[in-house]
Amino acid sequence: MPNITFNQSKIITIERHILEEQQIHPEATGTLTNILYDLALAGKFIASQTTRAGLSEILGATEDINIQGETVMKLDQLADQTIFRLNDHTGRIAVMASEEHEHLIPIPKGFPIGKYVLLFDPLDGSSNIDYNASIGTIFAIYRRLTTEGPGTMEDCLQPGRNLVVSGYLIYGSSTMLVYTSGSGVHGFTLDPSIGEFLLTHPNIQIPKEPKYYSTNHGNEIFWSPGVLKFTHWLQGYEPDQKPLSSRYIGSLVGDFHRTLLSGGMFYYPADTHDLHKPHGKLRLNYEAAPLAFIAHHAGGYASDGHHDILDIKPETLHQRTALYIGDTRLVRKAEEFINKFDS
Ligand code: AFP
Repeated sequence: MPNITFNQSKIITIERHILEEQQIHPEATGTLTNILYDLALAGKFIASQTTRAGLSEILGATEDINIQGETVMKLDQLADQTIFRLNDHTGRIAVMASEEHEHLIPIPKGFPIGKYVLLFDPLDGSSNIDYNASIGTIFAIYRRLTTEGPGTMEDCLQPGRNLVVSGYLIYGSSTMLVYTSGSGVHGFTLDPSIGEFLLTHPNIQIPKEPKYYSTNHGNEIFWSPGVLKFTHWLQGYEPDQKPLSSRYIGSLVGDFHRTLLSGGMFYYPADTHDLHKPHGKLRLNYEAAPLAFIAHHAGGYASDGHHDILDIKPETLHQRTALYIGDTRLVRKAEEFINKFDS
């Protein structure tokens, strides 16, 4: 008979992990825990569809243009609908907002109104779908500020500092869910054979030694002198910094996930020439703030070049921002260059 040895490490499903985290908070009612369950379930569903994208008729652009002026892929709509329909009737959410919708998404009439607000980017990096590169879902959960009736715009326009939970799902060579509720950043990998997310990356901290920097060099012509000089600094043109290698997918979740696990930083600066992107391309509410919350709890930092992303109070639902995120020392250095050369 073969000698079978078992690895002594515990197998922890996402359900068990979330429940254990809930027990740390005696005041918890379980509502948040259930929202996380539903998001994990949405992730499984979206993952199952994305892996079939190359096979099925759902691949390809629809005729719709979303409010960001981008062509909407069918998978985006599917992901958007999945998250909405898993959360619209549960009595846990007061209002939702999605990167795919111009306006707030109210809870349909007849369903109970809850105390949390859910903002999400259902399928970020969707221009990569055709090329089989990593894409992802980003979510942000706040407590509502108003006390009764349907959730409002005020409930949605909160600074990232108020986040209760944020996380993302990455659909890559494996599917992962990474989230924080303020006590550590934890990563779970989907075992497709049993359909469970298992804890594979407990207490993620951004490695102290930065490995890569990540940015779209194709936009350099539109960058300010401070951003250009900072980029040269990262490339080792000054004696206090050894050159870093560069990696860029063009899918924020993929680029951020690599940064979180390998160390380094991602940045998408403000665009000085394109009047449509004076504040950068990325969305504060759906992309920058939730990832900034994760970076913060993993020992990192996120900035718009001047301020901590978590302190920015959004004025509109689809507000854009410049984003520098990852290793604290590198992001602070970016701020230093921008303040010195661009003011
Ligand atoms: P898509 O969802 O249109 O692919 O946009 C992805 C994204 O918002 C973000 O995920 C990337 O970091 C960024 O845009 C890439 O932008 P560039 O193509 O301009 O580098």
